[in-house]
Amino acid sequence: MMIQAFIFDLDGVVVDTAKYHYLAWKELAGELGFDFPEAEGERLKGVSRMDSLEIVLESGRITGLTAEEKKRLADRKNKSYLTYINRLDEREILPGILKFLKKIRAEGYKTALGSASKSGGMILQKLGIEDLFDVIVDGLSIVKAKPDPEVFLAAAAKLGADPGNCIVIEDAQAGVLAAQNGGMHCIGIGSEEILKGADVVLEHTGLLPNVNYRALF
Ligand code: B16
Ligand code: MG
Repeated sequence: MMIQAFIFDLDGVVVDTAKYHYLAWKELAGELGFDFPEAEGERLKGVSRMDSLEIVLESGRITGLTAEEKKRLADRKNKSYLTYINRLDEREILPGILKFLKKIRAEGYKTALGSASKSGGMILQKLGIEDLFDVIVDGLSIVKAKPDPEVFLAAAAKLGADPGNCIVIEDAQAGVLAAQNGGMHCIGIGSEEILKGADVVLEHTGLLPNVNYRALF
């Protein structure tokens, strides 16, 4: 394959926003009168806001809410999430990411963000790295959540790259599946067990700059 572009997931790849998503959902669960255990937080990764709410409600055995009530709860969670996000700065960029972005751009590859988060673009701004991405596709511009490949296909189209020549970097099962469904290659970040289907799995982002991806793909 001829690599044209790298498409980055946000949460868990560029920055660990999962901890703030989890805290905000836990707060909401507390307000609703139940505990949302940390182990369940894994299920929220890469999943859209409304799908995350369903997971949280299921965990608290809460049923029978109207669409309007659910929307209100999701808004409440997001408000609290944004108070955490407001304090983000470049110190929270995950290890190796800046170096890797600069390296692949210097080598002439295109870069894109492909995130489910509606705050994706804003978070890159907060981290001061939006200039390192040629294209930003986040939850504001897509309809279908991962594992649907829409977010990654939109990024490839905006870059003018062939999906088969794109490498997606993902930490969530839903995201690896989305890359596969889009006919793209995938580097998984995290555990091999969870990220079955990725072409290669790295334990953490700090290993990215040392990968010989041209030999791999
Ligand atoms: P928001 P990613 C995902 O980000 C998160 O992993 C997931 O936990 C979250 O629910 C989703 O974004 C939507 O976020 O509520 O900000 O729109 O991994 O796709 O970058
Ligand atoms: Mg992620």
